[in-house]
Amino acid sequence: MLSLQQIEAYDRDGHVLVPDVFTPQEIAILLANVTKDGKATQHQFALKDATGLASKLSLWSDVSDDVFGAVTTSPRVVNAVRMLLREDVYHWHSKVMLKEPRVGGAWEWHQDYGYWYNDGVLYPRMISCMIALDPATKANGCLKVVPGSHLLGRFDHGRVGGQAGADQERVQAAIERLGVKYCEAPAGSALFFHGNTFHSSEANLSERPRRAYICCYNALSNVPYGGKGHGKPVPIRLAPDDAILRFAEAVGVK
Ligand SMILES: O=C(O)CCC(=O)C(=O)O
Repeated sequence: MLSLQQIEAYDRDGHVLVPDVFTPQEIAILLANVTKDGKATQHQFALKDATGLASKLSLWSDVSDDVFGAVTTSPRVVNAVRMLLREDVYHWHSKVMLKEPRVGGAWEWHQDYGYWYNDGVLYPRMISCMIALDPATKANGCLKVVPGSHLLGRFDHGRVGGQAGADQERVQAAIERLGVKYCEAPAGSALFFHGNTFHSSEANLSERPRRAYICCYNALSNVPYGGKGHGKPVPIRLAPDDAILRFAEAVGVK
């Protein structure tokens, strides 16, 4: 459950960081699944930033019967997203983000709805939940946001490096007015952010990886037209609260 203050912060700032959503044991189970051969490694690809450094990610829009599906359908995440959107949601897609030590690339400034718009979605009634698998710090490329930018509307997006990036002149103007916040996040925390919140992250030149699992949701009232988009527009069947722990033994986590 989110507090009223957390909901108000999200409404005002377009993001809210909630600590301790997942326990160290649950994060260890997730990390073991990120590194072992399986869904996360098989779906992996890399996207280059403007300087040519690459960030890796694995993305899927199904809800699988594994630890990733357990997080995507966790009541701790889905009920928070429902509270923030004030309506029911469906799963859009989920992704494992990997910034490797020393070489992990940046993510350029963008709004997720900047390109989800092209999937036929009419409203930016979409939320991402970024779960920190490692402590995310300024040094290893934590997410940065422009607070309040979810109220600016959607900016035009083009290509920046190998990524979708927003009109840079307008982004700079927004930053001058609203500033930038580094969302340093302890492992196990969840950062919820609005589909129109400007966000980016810097390269990871540190010695530590920066891994995260991001689950994205769309409002059930906002199904894209023309049969486009990601995920199946059906209500989410919530996982039991201990669903992640059921995968502990398989990866040798005590
Ligand atoms: O992992 C990151 O630092 C950026 C993620 C991001 O921008 C996104 O998923 O839209």
